[in-house]
Amino acid sequence: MNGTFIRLWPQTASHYASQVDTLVATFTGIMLLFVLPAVVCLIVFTFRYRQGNAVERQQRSQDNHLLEITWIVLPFLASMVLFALSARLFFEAHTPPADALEIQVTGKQWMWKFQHPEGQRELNVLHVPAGRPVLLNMISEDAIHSFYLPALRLKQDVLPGRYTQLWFQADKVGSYQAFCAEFCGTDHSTMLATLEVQTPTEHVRWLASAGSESSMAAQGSVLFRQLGCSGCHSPSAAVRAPRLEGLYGRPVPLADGNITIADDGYLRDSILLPQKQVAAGYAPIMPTFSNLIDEEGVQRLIAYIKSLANTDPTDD
Ligand code: HEC
Ligand SMILES: [Cu+2]
Repeated sequence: MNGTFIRLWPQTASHYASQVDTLVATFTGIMLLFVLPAVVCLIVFTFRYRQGNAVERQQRSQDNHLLEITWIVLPFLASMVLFALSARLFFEAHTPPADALEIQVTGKQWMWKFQHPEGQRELNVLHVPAGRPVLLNMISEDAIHSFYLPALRLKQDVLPGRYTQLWFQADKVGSYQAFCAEFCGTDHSTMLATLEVQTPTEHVRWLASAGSESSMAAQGSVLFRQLGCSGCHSPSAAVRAPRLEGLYGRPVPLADGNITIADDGYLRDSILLPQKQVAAGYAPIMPTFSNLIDEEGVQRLIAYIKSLANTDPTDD
């Protein structure tokens, strides 16, 4: 879309984006406030005090405390205003609302893959509803990528081996270009995606038409059996392994005496690098699954384990 058209100013698809623009305008305004008088004086004095001009050059005033205090205090206050405005936006960008719609993103040379909680999967196109907070949980299958949405004024590195997050609430329906903003190899420049912001009703219709028989959690539970996880992690297993019901979001005591929280990153490491953090009281016998599943499979397994968060291991 708009492949040949270069915009002077990116589209604006969210309230956050307009706030970023306001910040940039304020910053530019404050800069001009200081730079313009200096430039004007520079030009005026260049002519006024030219060699050969008959002007008074002797009685320069040496100290003017009021003037000095003014030019220390005013820029300080101005920079504090900028600091407050940008810190507020920074915190907003880093605190996703709890009710955000979570979508899994995998960056891979050279494409973007998306998985919706209801199980729909997309390649290089992401459909989201307008007016609803969306949280992207992102990871890379290979090099470092960066998911860049100019219309939302947001950019976040997408790393191998670690989840990073980005959240937004698009307000304006439309198609917006997304880029990879971190040079990641030969076809980096073609690593593009389209963000399709739809009305909530359109989005519901799209979800239904995008064809998914089962949710991510249900797909994860199939994997859980296919990969043999259930062979160890079920009450009937002959092996002693921790139950995964009620695990997500809880503190986990580790064999090395530390306590960690069972978040997405911990679950991912437990599956791909089981020796990294061993749960206290268990033998480190869990094999790695790093050569059996890709990051998308891990995301489905995590969705399944998350869906067990409010169940009780003693239920059955
Ligand atoms: C050979 C038996 C075995 C298999 C197969 C196995 N696990 Fe494990 N798993 C364990 C044991 C034992 C532990 C506890 C020791 C540790 O943390 O490594 C564990 C720990 C975990 C933990 C951390 C639990 C906690 O309470 O901290 C998670 C999550 C997990 N496994 C998920 C899986 C998934 C998903 C699969 C399938 C892809 C799987 N496991 C396959 C034996 C197994
Ligand atoms: Cu890339």
